[in-house]
Amino acid sequence: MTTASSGQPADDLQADLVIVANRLPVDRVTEPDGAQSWRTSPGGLVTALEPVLRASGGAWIGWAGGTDHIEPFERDGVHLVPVQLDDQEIEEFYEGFSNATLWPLYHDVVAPPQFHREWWDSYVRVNRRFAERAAQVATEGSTVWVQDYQLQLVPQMLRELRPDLRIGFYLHIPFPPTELFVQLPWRRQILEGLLGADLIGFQTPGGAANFVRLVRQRVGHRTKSSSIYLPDGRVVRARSFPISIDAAGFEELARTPGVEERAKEIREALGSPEHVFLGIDRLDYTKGIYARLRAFGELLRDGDLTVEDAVFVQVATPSRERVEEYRRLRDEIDMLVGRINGVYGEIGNPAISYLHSSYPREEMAALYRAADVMVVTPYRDGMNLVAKEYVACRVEEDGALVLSEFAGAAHELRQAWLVNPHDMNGLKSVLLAASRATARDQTRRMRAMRRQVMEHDVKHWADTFLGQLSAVPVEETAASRG
Ligand code: GDG
Repeated sequence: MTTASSGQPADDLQADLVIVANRLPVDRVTEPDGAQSWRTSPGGLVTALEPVLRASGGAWIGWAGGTDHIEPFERDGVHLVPVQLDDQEIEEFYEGFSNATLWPLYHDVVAPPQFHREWWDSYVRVNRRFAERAAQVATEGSTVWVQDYQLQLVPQMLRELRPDLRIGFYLHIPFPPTELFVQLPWRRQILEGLLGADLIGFQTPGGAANFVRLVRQRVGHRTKSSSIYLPDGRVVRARSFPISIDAAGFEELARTPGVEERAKEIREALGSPEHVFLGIDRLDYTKGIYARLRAFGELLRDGDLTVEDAVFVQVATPSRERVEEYRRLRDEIDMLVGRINGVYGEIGNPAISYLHSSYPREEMAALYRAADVMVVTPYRDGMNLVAKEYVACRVEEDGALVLSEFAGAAHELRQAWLVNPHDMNGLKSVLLAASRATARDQTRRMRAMRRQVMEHDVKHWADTFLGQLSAVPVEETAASRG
């Protein structure tokens, strides 16, 4: 763990590249002696952007979690600029509008979105705070890259304050079809908010096309393929930039003797079954955890699998635990796991090894190496990095990936066992087919997927986006000065 450098106040700091994201790339930790320090949050975004930020003396604006006022500080050459939220804003902006309105709406209404005017007001207020902070930090003519669904109003707010900037926006979750998006009472404001950017990135071509169509139909701007022509002369581009992982980093980690050893230990601890199935997700209703465990339970019931030769390891990382829908899901999964284990488990041979907890990266890599079949079955997912991490960790070119057609990753990982997670019989037969695939079939598929992931890593993603953003003609950006 690296700790923060002395945390010198840097309130007048200025940077040529500014990332604006809901969260800072660090988490606060309390040491055993009670001292507070910062730890880099795990995740590809941080890995991808840190080197670029460090090279340019860049800044990252985000919420630190909690409600404390924290002065800006520097860490490993990157300026971190905390934005403060109070308890009510955490409830209304973060848990409310971001995670109980936008999240379900953008994921095909898998759960019913809630529309509350106070939540919207809070969303506007907090977005303005982020935009104002970015306007203070960015140098003349520099680049600001805004991240994700919590901050969709920031591009327009920032452009009003600073028309000299190049502004990029990237949406990490799906952009929904028109018919669903139009449910949102504040649909026009969100579209206008995003149009403040010069370049808007989506996970898939479908997301970008949904956005362009909506802008044409609802805002009335002229569009041509990925370009949107604004009345003030600006041109906004909406394109797909599939995100990825630090593939080389994962592969290297998977090859370490410690991880290899731990993978063996895990298999032994599970009773050395022939088939280890694995799921790793934030405990979220979009991820299809319930359906996949149910399919596995039915395969045991039907006698297609037995607890002597198969086990399902499901890691469900705690997430958004104060949001009602997430608490309900947790209870439902607890009950299902209990029922399946109660009926089919034996002493020393549980059917499902269910872990409601989060683990260090090394343990994740060991789990990926230990699993014969990785099961990724979201009803809708922007990308799904777990699928790519599994592929990167399969250094022996074996193992099978079962992947939902509705994850962005399915566009790139065509050789996976693709499945419709709503189709219970389809899910069951794909789990069986993947577990019974010949070594040759597995290798053929895994080799192709590994090539894809290794060549299109998260650095490629960030470089492509920032490259295209920097190619936006400056005259176009400045045109909005009027
Ligand atoms: C959103 C979009 C899109 C999970 N548990 C642990 C842990 N993780 C890591 C995984 C993976 C990441 O969290 C989860 O990424 P996903 O892509 O699967 O899903 P979301 O959190 O929903 O992410 C998604 C993504 O943004 C990026 O644009 O792909 O579609 O929904 O990296 O490894 N990491 C550690 N311990 C855990 O217990 N260390």
